[in-house]
Amino acid sequence: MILVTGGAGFIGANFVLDWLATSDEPVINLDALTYAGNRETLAPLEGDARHLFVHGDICDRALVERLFAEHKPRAVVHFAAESHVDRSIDGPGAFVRTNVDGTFTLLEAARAHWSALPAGERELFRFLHVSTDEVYGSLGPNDPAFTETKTYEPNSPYSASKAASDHLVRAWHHTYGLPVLTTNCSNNYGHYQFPEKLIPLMIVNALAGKPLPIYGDGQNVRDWLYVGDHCSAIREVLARGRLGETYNVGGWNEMANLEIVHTLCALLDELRPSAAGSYARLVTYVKDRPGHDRRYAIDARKIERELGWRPAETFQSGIRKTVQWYLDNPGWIANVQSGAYRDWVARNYAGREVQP
Ligand code: NAD
Ligand code: TDX
Repeated sequence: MILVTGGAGFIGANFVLDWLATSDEPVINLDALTYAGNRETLAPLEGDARHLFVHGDICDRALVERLFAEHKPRAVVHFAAESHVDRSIDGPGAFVRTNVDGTFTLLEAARAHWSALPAGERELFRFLHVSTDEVYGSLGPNDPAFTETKTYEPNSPYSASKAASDHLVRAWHHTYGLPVLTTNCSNNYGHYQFPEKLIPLMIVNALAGKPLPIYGDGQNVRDWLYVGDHCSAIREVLARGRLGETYNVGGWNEMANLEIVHTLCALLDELRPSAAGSYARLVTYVKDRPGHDRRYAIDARKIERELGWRPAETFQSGIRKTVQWYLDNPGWIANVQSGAYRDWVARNYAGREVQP
């Protein structure tokens, strides 16, 4: 039995679905079902006795302790977080609460559980913390990609809260000996991603004939990885990662935002041509994100060397699958676009439109 947190979100749900497709080891899935959590994504697991969904908050110490006591998981895979940078600028409090306090609560409950285990089981226990490349800060155009020894220089409330959680995880290993592992991954894309993040937002807006909002000059660079490859990296680190170590996970695929958006427009032009002309006509420059990091790049040589992990998808294959999935699942998209979601989008983009 493993305990997954945030398993109704984008990456967590992909992880749980992949896990139960390849293993019979049961999963307890603890998720607060914030705007980003979606039970519909887990619908294929309805009635599956290997999946125990618990609607609850990682900050609820009594609940988390009860889950450890009742189910005695041999590992924790910790995805639950507030994850969207723009939302962290709009309202940082929830990020500090879930990402920092929530991780602290889980670590304390895990430590109490782990320290009470019999010796043989104690050695096998693992706490895997899922984190991001954003903790390392922003790169210039000629800087080397982030390695695991890069200094932490977080710039947004989101990345600062994730950096704080990474430090807590590290300290719980060094001080208490808790058997932890941390992964720092680049930007993920794929099916079931909430349409607030760049790639699904652009697909959904294009299909609705709405503007495709490019922050600033569109030349900010991210390193993109297909979500299934992130999930396989997490499984490898959980199985064979060295305790107390961090592993960078990335796709060796740096691209500027504008290039991503034009790639999406070209795919949509091919797969769902519009009578109004190319989707690229919808590209619209908007005011930049405050404190917008210019470039992220991941050096993934450590996980490749130590664990033999490599992405299975290229960007070309992964992005085509992703666009096709959004075309095939209009119902899923409609259902996540709740009233609360629309209000936030309206606030985030209000008055931001500028001339190129
Ligand atoms: P997401 O926002 O899609 O999902 C987050 C999930 O956590 C949701 O299901 C939500 O309901 C749940 N959650 C939020 N607060 C909670 C709380 N207090 N208690 C319990 N559950 C709570 O996020 P994601 O994109 O799937 O990211 C998952 C993890 O991976 C995060 O830790 C994120 O920092 C990290 N990460 C994401 C990316 C990316 O590109 N999306 C890249 C690297 C790392
Ligand atoms: O409308 C938009 N227009 C735009 O130009 C949006 C939503 C984004 N952008 C830009 C901002 C970024 O440079 O696209 C890039 C990607 O933006 P996001 O999808 O918001 O991702 P990012 O800010 O890079 O953070 C993501 O990757 C690291 C995830 O949201 C994090 O959870 C993860 O840790």
